[in-house]
Amino acid sequence: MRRKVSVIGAGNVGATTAQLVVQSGIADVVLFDVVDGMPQGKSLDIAEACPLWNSPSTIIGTQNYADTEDSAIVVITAGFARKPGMSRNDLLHANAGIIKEVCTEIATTSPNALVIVVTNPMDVMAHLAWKTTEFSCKRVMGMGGLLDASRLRTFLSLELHVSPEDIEALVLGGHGDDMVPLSRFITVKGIQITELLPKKKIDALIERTRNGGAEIVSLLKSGSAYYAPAAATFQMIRSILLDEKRMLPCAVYLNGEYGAKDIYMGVPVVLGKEGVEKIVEIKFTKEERAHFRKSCLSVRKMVEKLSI
Ligand code: TXD
Repeated sequence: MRRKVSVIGAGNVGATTAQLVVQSGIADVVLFDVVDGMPQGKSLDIAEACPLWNSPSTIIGTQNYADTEDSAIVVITAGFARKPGMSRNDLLHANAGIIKEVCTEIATTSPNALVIVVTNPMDVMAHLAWKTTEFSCKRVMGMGGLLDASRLRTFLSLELHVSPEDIEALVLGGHGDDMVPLSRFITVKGIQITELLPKKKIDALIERTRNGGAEIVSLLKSGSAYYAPAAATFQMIRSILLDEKRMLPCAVYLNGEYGAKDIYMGVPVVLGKEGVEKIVEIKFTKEERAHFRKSCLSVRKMVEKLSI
């Protein structure tokens, strides 16, 4: 039997994630939004593509949490997106109210679900989702580092004229301006990037990654990125539903790992049917540790502002 994935927030990221799940045929989807008719319209449109995709999946749109009952996975994309000039952190208070409301509902309608938080500022929203649902921290995670790493791999691919498939990169820390891209772990088919590009160039591509979200926000003028964010979210959903045990950078609850306590941060984890099945720890250099700590501090400040 196909399992149910509920996507809360049928905006750009939510609807595109729903599309990817339905197109893959690995689950049925419930698309929820507070806007009347909109999730129903988008769902009908996606459903009408299923014959062309040869997909057996079903999708419905709703304003009613009862329809999301007993979801295997709930993806939260509800909330406001950035406008030009805004940082992810500017969304803190507006989105916190929405996350609390959504999580209170899903905790009762889908008590066994795994939760993937996408809404920004994502690390803090994931923390809030964990606190509000009172689920095990293995079942509540955030999407961020996977997208940042995909952006970096794209820029490297364009620079090197090599398929992005053969490029590996790791971006850890908070999904904000202090994200921690680790140049030491950039490889092209196992070859260290320093063999292929000068340091100055690598640093410039890392800087572009750091501003990757803002670059798209300023081009779009209204709204923020959604195709790559949805693709990253879908990769997490797939790894869980198919128990693929992919090792992916995700925001997870740290309780001593990486020297951080009681905070959601992006680190490499193994994602399978149980959710976060393993947190993979790597030894940081002195410089990386300092950078990671700085990133923890910015997330911590926001967590404290919300008193969670
Ligand atoms: O890497 C990442 N984590 C991110 C995060 C990458 C891209 C986007 N990121 C954040 O996701 C972004 O900053 C936003 O906070 C969310 C959603 O972005 P999206 O681009 O999808 O925003 P939209 O298109 O404005 O959609 C948000 C929808 C919209 O349809 C609202 O009506 C709905 O959320 N919404 C709600 N749904 C359910 N319940 C409530 N309370 C609610 N409030 C608004």
